[in-house]
Amino acid sequence: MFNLILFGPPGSGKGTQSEKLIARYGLKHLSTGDLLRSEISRQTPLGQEAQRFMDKGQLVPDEVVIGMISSALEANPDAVGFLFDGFPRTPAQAEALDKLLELKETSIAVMLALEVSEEELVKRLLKRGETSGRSDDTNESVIRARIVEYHNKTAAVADYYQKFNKVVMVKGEGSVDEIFDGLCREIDKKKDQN
Ligand code: B4P
Repeated sequence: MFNLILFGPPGSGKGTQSEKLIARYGLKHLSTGDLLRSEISRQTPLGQEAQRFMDKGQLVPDEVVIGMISSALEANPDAVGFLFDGFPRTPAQAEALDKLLELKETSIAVMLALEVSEEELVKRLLKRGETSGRSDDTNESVIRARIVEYHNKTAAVADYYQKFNKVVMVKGEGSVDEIFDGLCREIDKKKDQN
């Protein structure tokens, strides 16, 4: 199996690039943001709980997202590999993911971290908010809260994987295709080493 994490602040292009990466490499896409939005649209109890956090730009509690990822891994026994998008977002989620993958006798091959300036992030998310209908994209103070949450809780996830020498920084500004080429170069290098 080849498993990778696409990492970066809100609006760095994780969702955008994931679509292209799964098409090229045949990986199973697991986006906790998408899974949570699906729970919200189906009005499940989990979705109702998650919405209270997401509307404020806060992270959803670890046990909720870890449970969701665990079920998603179970539901895809034949995957050739997973692309984790927006997960893990805390060191506790990272540790839980490592344990879940260990049970499947596999591990994370690489974390690709997209680098984008804060002003560019805010610009992109406000623009998406004009059409996406996502309530967390329309209000600049909620967007800024998501970026603060990223610095306070999520940035440490890169330190966690750095200990295992698994982090590669990739330029996240420029055209979608240029960024995609940068990501593919790094994946192909890793695949050659595996
Ligand atoms: P997510 O759904 O993960 O989304 P995101 O961080 O907003 O965005 P992403 O980086 O995927 O951006 P995208 O490609 O779409 O999280 C939403 C919320 O869910 C979180 O705030 C949190 O509350 C909760 N959550 C999710 N996972 C969680 C977890 N593990 N633990 C706890 N809580 C969790 O790009 C954004 C925009 O930029 C798009 O409009 C795109 O078109 C544009 N764009 C992309 N690339 C571009 C480029 N190169 N140039 C210009 N624009 C570009």
